[in-house]
Amino acid sequence: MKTDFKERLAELRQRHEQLLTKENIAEPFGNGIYTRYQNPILTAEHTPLEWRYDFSESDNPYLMQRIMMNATLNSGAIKWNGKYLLVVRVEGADRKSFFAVAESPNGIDNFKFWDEPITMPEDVIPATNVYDMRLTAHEDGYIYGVFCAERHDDAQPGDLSAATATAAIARTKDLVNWERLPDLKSKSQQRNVVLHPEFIDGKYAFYTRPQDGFIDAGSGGGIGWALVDDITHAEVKEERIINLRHYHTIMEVKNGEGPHPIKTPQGWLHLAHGVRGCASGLRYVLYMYMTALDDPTRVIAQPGGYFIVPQGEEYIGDVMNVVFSNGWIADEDGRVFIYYASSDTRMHVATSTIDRLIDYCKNTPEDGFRSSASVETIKQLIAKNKKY
Ligand code: M1P
Repeated sequence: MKTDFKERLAELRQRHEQLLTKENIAEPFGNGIYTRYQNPILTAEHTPLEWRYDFSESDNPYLMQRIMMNATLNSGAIKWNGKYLLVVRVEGADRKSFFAVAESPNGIDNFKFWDEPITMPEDVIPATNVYDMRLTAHEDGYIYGVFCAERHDDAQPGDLSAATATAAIARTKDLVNWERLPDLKSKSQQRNVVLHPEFIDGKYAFYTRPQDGFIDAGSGGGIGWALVDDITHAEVKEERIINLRHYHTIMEVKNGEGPHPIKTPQGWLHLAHGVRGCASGLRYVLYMYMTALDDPTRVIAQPGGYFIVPQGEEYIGDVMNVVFSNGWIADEDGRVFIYYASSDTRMHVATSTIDRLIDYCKNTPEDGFRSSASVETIKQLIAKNKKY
């Protein structure tokens, strides 16, 4: 038994090391817009063995997992001291999500979790669940993490599924020690709230996603924008929708800002998710848009349709037919690492460049909102191609 335990533990460690150090190969011949990679960059199996196993042979003679992990998903991203860091939403088997940092030397593979998950201080009313952190290195010198704090809706005591979504705010200078600020005050529930990296008219600026209920965006209209005087008592006083939803599009039911937009000489590049309903449930895809350099709320380009959709095994997981992104990294050399989760289960990366993404945004036809408009757009391209 003793030998078995030691042998099994050695094999466990060896398999884990193999998984963590596996090279991630680019998929050949993509769509010209971005490159996908063969392997997920993080799965529940990537979480440290120390989080899951009790290594004491006397206490755990069968070397069982004492704490199981369910998923690694919607991660914020930042380049930090030359490393590619994700603040990962890790979900345990108990359905509780928490945050943990994983770092990679190249942004594509060899992601390794830091020793311990983040200890996030609570707001006045503790949250039941926290998830989907957007990281913003703000020009005020702090790194902010804005995330969803979910609590039971005590106004509906008989309904155990009734919940509220609020934007929680925390800040740090080292990604280890976090100062929790009061949650964003807002008339409506909020999820997918993102802090813009620069002051606008001397104020903090938030991308918002007003919603009628915990799940339904309803009359929320789309991605909103609100200016806040004091980040330590943030309150949405005025909110206006800057990226609207439309009937019969990929974002008919809901949309939400992804990570904060990337500043380029030609404008701000935005990554967002759009949701539509279909017979198999809600379908979450990623889309892009661009706003003016001097006004991050003025849309100057909006490619029609989706940018990234689930592909192959990405369709399958806890919540099927979902891709979701709340993290990307624009590197100094113009490369962009787009981090996305598939089916609320695992993390992936796709790579592109600032130039390609600008080209994509500016030269992809807009959605004409009708089948006949789509046909006209295709015919224009066919006519152009006759010259070549
Ligand atoms: O399950 C898909 C996603 O659903 C929610 O996103 P939204 O608020 O736009 O509907 C979030 O809970 C997100 O975490 C999840 O990936």
